Amino acid sequence: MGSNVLLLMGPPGAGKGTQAARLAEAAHLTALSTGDMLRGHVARNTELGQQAKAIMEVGDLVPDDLIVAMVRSELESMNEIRVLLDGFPRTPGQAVALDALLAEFGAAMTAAIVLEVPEEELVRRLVGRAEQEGRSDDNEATVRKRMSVYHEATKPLLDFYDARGLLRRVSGLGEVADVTARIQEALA
Ligand code: B4P
Repeated sequence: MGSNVLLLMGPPGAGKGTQAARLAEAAHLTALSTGDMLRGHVARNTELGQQAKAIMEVGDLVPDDLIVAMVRSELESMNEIRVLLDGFPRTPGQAVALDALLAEFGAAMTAAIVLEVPEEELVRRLVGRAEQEGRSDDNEATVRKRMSVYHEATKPLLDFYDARGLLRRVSGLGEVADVTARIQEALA
């Protein structure tokens, strides 16, 4: 099938996790969510989990070197690099490291999708999820911090991928299935 690397970007609550599962299944890719991987480390109380827990609870970003090492070990275990990266890269340093990893593993990026959703809707979704799932970083203060971190650290990456002709902007509003269809259209 050949390598295929898709990035799924967007602010907290944009629907990255929701869409990653659907897109990965349809395109036969492995979805790698750095957020899910970190929550797994926290749940298993690993050394990385112990370092990440307090950082995630205040809505900050876990240091690049830890994240890159975690992603590297996943890529190393694959025979062929066919991945949907959900929530990675999130900083310019991570983007540079990803380029180096892909060069090392002989893989190329296909596209970077960004899900766009107005801030009031993001807050509404995350507060709703807090009520249902009780994720410790979905309280209002942390959500606000995660939004400001997104604007400062992650949003500049959109220009970086746009300049390479890789960025696809997709509205994340509406029914989940409609958002999936819009993403697939943007990739076709
Ligand atoms: P993530 O797990 O990536 O959390 P997130 O940005 O909030 O996205 P998430 O995937 O959970 O939300 P989604 O939009 O799917 O990161 C958590 C933390 O981990 C970060 O704050 C950071 O500390 C750390 N971290 C992760 N990656 C890192 C990295 N690379 N570098 C450093 N630190 C890192 O869904 C939100 C809600 O919306 C859900 O309840 C969903 O059901 C709902 N929803 C989805 N689509 C919808 C739709 N179309 N309509 C209505 N609701 C919808």
